[in-house]
Amino acid sequence: MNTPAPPPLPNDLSSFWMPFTPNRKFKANPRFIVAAEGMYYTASDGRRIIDGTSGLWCVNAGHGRSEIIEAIKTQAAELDYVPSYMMGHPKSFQLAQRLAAMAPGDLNHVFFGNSGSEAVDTALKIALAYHARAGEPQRRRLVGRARGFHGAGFGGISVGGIAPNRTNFGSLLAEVDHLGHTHNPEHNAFTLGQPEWGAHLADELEDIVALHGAGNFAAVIIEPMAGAGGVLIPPKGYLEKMRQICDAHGILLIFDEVITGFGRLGAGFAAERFKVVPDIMTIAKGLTNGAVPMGAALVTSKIYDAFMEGPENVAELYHGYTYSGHPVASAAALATLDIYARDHLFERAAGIENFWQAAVHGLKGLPNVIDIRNLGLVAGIELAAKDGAPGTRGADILAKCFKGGALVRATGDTIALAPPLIITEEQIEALMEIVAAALKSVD
Ligand code: PXG
Repeated sequence: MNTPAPPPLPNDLSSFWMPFTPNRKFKANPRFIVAAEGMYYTASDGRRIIDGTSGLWCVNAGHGRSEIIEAIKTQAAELDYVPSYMMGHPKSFQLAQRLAAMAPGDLNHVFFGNSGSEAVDTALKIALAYHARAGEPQRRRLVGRARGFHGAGFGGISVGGIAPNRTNFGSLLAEVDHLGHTHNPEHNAFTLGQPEWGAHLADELEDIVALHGAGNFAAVIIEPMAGAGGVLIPPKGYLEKMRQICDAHGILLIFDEVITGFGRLGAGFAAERFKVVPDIMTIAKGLTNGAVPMGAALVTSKIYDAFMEGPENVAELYHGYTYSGHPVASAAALATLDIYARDHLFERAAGIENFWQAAVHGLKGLPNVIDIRNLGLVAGIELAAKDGAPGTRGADILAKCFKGGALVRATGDTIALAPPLIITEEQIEALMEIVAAALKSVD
């Protein structure tokens, strides 16, 4: 194969303010990736790095898929940009139709943005506006969850439950409550898949509702499986119960499927795997295989129809983005959905789940490992925090794994793994060997 020469590395790193990164530490000892194909990245020193995190939970079909690249090239040459404001192009409508057909229940209408954060903002705004439209404008309270992550926008951090993401950013949205998270190591440490214990934790919603009055709640937003907050697996029956309580009180249920969508849990969406259908679902990441930014909120026909009333010359929702339904992103997403379907990647993820589970739980007993959690093609390996220095063990493991030839994610002291759905059994074993070596070498 004729590989092009890697691009020269920049000699001044100071201008780029990197997101969610200790900038000074990184820039003192940077790690550069210069190419990617299939399951592997290429580091700037030429080393092959196995991708244990699908980039950042998004490259579900693996890197460098030629069909996606071609779709992007062709679309950019044919129609680079047209607004979705008062104007249309075929692919955004085709994509919305495809997503509506894929999504469970009657999640039949799609509002496009450019990221998970925008998808979340869109979902929260639609939930609030829906109740106003439906004659209940007092339903303004939103409920999130401790350790929940819903992106970096003001809406998302308000309902999110990760303290450092909320600190120093002002008063955030008013009228927000938080459920407790579902993680309980005493009952559930080293559980294979979904824990038996913990469905009753959904009952906390009843307490919150009782406190403020059921008629004042607009929506509950949760990740069916919490990702960035440390890979927290929903206990059996928990999501079902959450659905029942929301229904009993006329509260919309929003599933943030930015991570769990597109095969991550061995089904198109977590909603399918758990057979619990939300009223609104947010997606991003795997929608375009990470190749072009795109996010969306899917809503039920009941919600959409509530807006399709009143004067026809007035926009039904005063919301949107310059790049909503962008032609290049739409083309990339259509090509991505074709790959998922043609290569049966969601079924593939389901098929390899047991092997993955056994391999990950094989790390039990290694130094500092206090819990291992898994579901679909996701795993969280939790380490005991270092005395007085939480997060440093996680960061050390990430650095060691990169040296050893694997990209992993560290959220605090939990190592998150979520490889592309194309990973083979041999590659799973190789990934675990690198993680095991890192665990053994970090004190
Ligand atoms: N919702 C969920 C559930 C997410 O995981 C977002 C919304 C926001 O998406 P955008 O595209 O705006 O970044 C996310 C993003 C991590 C990590 O440490 C996870 C995300 C982002 C950054 C880090 O696991 N997920």
